[in-house]
Amino acid sequence: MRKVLITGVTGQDGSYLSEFLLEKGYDVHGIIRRSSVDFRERIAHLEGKPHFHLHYADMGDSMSLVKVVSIVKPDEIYNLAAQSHVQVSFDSPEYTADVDATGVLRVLEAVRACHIEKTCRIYQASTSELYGKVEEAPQNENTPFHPFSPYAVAKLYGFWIVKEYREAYNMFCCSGILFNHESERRGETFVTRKITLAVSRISQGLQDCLYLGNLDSLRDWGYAKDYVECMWRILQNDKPEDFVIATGVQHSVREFTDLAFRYAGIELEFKGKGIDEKGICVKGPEKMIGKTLVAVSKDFYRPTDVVNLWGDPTKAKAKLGWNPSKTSFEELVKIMVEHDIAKVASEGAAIKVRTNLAEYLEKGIVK
Ligand code: NAP
Ligand code: G4F
Repeated sequence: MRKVLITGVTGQDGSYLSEFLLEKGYDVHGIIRRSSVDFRERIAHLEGKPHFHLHYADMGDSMSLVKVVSIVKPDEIYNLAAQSHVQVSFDSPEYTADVDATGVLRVLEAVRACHIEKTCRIYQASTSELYGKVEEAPQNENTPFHPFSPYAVAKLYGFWIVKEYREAYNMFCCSGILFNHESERRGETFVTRKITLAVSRISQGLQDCLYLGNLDSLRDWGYAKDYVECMWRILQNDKPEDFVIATGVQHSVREFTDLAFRYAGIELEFKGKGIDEKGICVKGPEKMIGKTLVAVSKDFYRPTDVVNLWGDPTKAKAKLGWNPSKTSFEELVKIMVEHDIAKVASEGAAIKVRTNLAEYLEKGIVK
């Protein structure tokens, strides 16, 4: 039975990848870190399965990583753990660098320290944020990098150290340069999930208005479930190579918002520009007509923002046989809205009382 180690197993991608690899017959080991609350919602359904195991370690603690790697002796490692929020990286740049840059080095060195560098294949969760202030569109494997946030700069180190270890030590280690991928398990402060949750709350009378930052920002959004399959395909390739993983289709934050509201039976008209832009209800429940349901807040603007991500998945299609069109943008938005409408209907009021997260998001206290 092939053994796999996943860092970031509790995250959006880690949870889908675990399901995918268990289905493929792997013995799956994941790294979790100590928290004052046991909040492992995304993998709760996997805990207790005979081939799913969890180990305590931290990306900031080399000894803990060496220990887990020496116990598991994995055939494949998927390094997904990261401080993955771009805006938060402006608030905690040093921590982001430690986890997202030096953390990658720690994983590579743990593999060497355990003398499994000739047999263990390593996947590094790289990102389209490396293209940053983009120099061409769409972006492919040859597009120059121009990172535009502390997160992207840290991830750039991760990309290059993986390449260096591949060349210096002949290790099978690769980066997947993944464009934004979303799902009903996406963290609640990323823009797509923030929108689908707000749409669900607004349509059920639990929130008045959704405050967003740059509505013009363009992203190539795919479905996370489709993307984890590609991570696996990258490690099954004959030789270690880096790949762009994207849908090849681009939409703005405004378009995502507009469509999400439509799936909840509400039509918006956007009026005004920049900070003064508003999304006004023109069709939907009687009491909402004419109300501002979307507004712009400068609290959600970033010191530097990446505004034109659009990936070219030609290489992944040709060499990995991956299908980038499995889930369309429209299907993705629908999946997320339907999920969140049901979630809010069953627990929305309780969540509001318990955490006030909706209010925090609305007022910009949580970004
Ligand atoms: P996510 O939901 O934010 O998950 C991040 C994971 O990393 C969580 O399991 C988190 O654990 C773990 N983690 C954070 N700091 C850690 C530390 N110090 N030690 C151990 N574990 C730590 O992210 P995601 O969306 O699944 O993304 C997975 C990876 O792909 C990340 O590296 C991200 O940067 C990269 N990426 C994501 C996208 C995307 O669109 N989703 C695109 C390109 C690249 P806790 O649960 O304990 O916080
Ligand atoms: O959803 P976002 O926070 O994702 P972002 O910054 O693109 O980063 C995500 O994708 C990367 C891949 O390209 C990953 F590497 C990274 O780990 C993460 O998963 O923001 C998307 C866009 C940005 O331009 C942002 O300025 O949406 C814009 N935006 C507008 N209003 C907002 C908001 N973003 C957030 N989070 N919240 C807003 O209110």
